[in-house]
Amino acid sequence: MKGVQLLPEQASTFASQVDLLFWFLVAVTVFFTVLIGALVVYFALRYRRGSTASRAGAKETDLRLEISWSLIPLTIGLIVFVWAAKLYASAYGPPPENALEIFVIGKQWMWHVQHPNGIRENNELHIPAGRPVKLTMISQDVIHSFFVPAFRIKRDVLPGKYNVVWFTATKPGKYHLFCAEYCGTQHSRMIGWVYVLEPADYEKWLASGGEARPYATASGAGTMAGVSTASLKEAGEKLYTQLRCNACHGATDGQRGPTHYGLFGKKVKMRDGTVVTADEEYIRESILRPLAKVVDGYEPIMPSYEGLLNEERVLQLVAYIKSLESSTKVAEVKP
Ligand code: HEC
Ligand SMILES: [Cu+2]
Repeated sequence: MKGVQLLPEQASTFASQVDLLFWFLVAVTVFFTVLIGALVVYFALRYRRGSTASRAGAKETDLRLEISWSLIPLTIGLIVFVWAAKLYASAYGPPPENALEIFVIGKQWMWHVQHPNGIRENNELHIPAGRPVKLTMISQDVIHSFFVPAFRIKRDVLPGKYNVVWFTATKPGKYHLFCAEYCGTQHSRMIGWVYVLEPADYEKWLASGGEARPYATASGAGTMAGVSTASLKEAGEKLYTQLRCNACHGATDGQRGPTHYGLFGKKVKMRDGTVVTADEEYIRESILRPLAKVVDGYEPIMPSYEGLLNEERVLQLVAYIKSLESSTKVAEVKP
């Protein structure tokens, strides 16, 4: 397909599936457009006023005809619905367990990327080929949209809520990243590159702390945000102590507050009887708006950190709390 390129390159496992559905829709549309158009022209000519074509046996209506022009489109419509819904559910549903987790913050007007090991990038995202990648995304200001045409994924990036998207890149290379939601005057500049690396190159890139550049950026579009020495969760741990979260949250459920060890993924009972699964979104909300959901058995004494922490810091705290497994707790609690 050199010369005229109808669709963007296919570089993720979703790409060929999305394109197949797209071409099916095109084929159905073209088929019926041509069929109906040709019949309209044919009948208009054949039975035009004054033509001698026989009109004998003409009918007002025909039940078989009516049933088929109802059932055939209905069937095709349902096929498209089921097919597209399945595809959508796989792309926007829960990512595979082994997915590599990366955090993305959208802000006017750049993409900021945080890798769990502490590497940070601006307007660039380095990932390995062949491994599912889960992006947890949030906006620091207005609505943005994370769009990588070659992967056939697009997901809104909202203020105040984590949105998740995942994909498996298949082909090493350099792919466009766009913001696909008008977000202010510099919206069209909110672009970047996704670098898909061979797993070995990716390991090298990680080991170099993000300094290795297997693909040189000719445009210089990407600027490194600088490599922090601390991983996301180490930064979170520091912040946790600085903000004195541990004054109320200890290694075990305490007088003042519940423990965070083993919290992630747990079902937590609230004062009003509802049960919430402690995911990233819940932890974020608990930090910024502690009164929104108050844990059963505790007084609502936790201060709100809304306005005090930017999304990057909230992510660090979330990463730290996520890392506190209950096994650590058992090890820490002295008999
Ligand atoms: C003054 C005491 C206090 C401080 C300081 C405090 N918390 Fe809390 N926190 C609580 C209490 C009490 C609860 C349970 C009641 C509720 O949900 O508001 C809680 C609940 C939570 C929850 C939900 C826990 C669960 O088991 O579902 C999270 C997450 C959390 N806090 C994080 C933090 C973080 C992060 C900090 C520091 C930035 C912090 N807290 C500082 C008292 C505190
Ligand atoms: Cu934007």
